[in-house]
Amino acid sequence: MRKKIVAGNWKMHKNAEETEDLLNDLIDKLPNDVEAQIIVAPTFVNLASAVDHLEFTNIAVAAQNMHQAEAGAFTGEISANMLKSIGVNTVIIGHSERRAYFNETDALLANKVSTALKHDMVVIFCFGEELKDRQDNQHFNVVENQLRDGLFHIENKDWEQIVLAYEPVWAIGTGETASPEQAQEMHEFIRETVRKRYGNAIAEDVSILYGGSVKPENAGEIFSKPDVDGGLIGGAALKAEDFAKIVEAI
Ligand code: G2H
Repeated sequence: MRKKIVAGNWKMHKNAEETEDLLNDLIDKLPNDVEAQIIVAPTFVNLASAVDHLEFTNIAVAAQNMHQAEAGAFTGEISANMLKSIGVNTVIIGHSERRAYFNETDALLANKVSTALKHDMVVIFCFGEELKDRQDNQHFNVVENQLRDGLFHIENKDWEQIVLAYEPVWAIGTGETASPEQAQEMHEFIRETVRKRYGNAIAEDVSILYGGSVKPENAGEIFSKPDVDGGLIGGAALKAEDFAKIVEAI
C-alpha cells in the first residue's frame, strides 16, 4: 500500500531561532489524526536541532541535498554518514534548483541516489520538465529520461526507500500550478514508466508527490487525483497555518 506524504522543503529560509519557532508552530497546528507521513526539510545547519525538537512527534526530518562521496576533500559539502549520524534518514535529491543552479546532472544524481541507498536513507527523488519542454510537447520524454538516467539503475529492493516528486519547473515558486488534470496525466505516465521497467507491484507501491506552488487553496483538488499521493511544498511550508491546511487536505 502506498503512503500519503506531505513534505515541506524550506529551501534557504529560516535561521536557528525561526526554525524553532516554525517547528513549535507546526507541532501546535498540524492535525494529529492524519494518516499521511509528514516531513520537513530545514537547512543543513538546523537539521540537528530539528531532529531533537521533533523527537516525540510524527514529523520526520529530511535534508535538502547531500554529497555523493563518502568523505574527503569536498569543502562545504555534507555526506550521507553525517546526516545519518544526527538522525536524518531522508534526503531530497535532484530538486530542480540543484539541477539548474548547481549543475547537477542526471549522472551525478544517479550517484547521489546510490550513496543514499547504501546508507539506507529514504530518497525523495525530484524531476520535472521546463516550460520549453512542455511547449515543445517534450514533457513526457524529458521526464522519462530523467527517471531512466537518474534513478533506473537501482534494484527492485531499493524501491522501498524511494519517493518520487514530480515538480514541473514552470510551476515552482511562480504561482503557476499544474492543473489537477495535468498533474494526474503526468503522474499516471510516471507510474506507467516505473511499471514498464520494474513491474506492477513496485509501480503501485511507490508514492508520487506533486510539487510546484501547492497552496491551501489548490491542495485538495490536486491531492484528490488517483495517482497523486501527496505534495512537496515550498513557499507554503514556511507558514504553519498554510502547511497545516495542506496536510488536512490530504
Ligand atoms: C517546488 C516547491 C517545493 P514551491 O520547488 O519543492 O516549491 O511550492 O514554492 O513552488
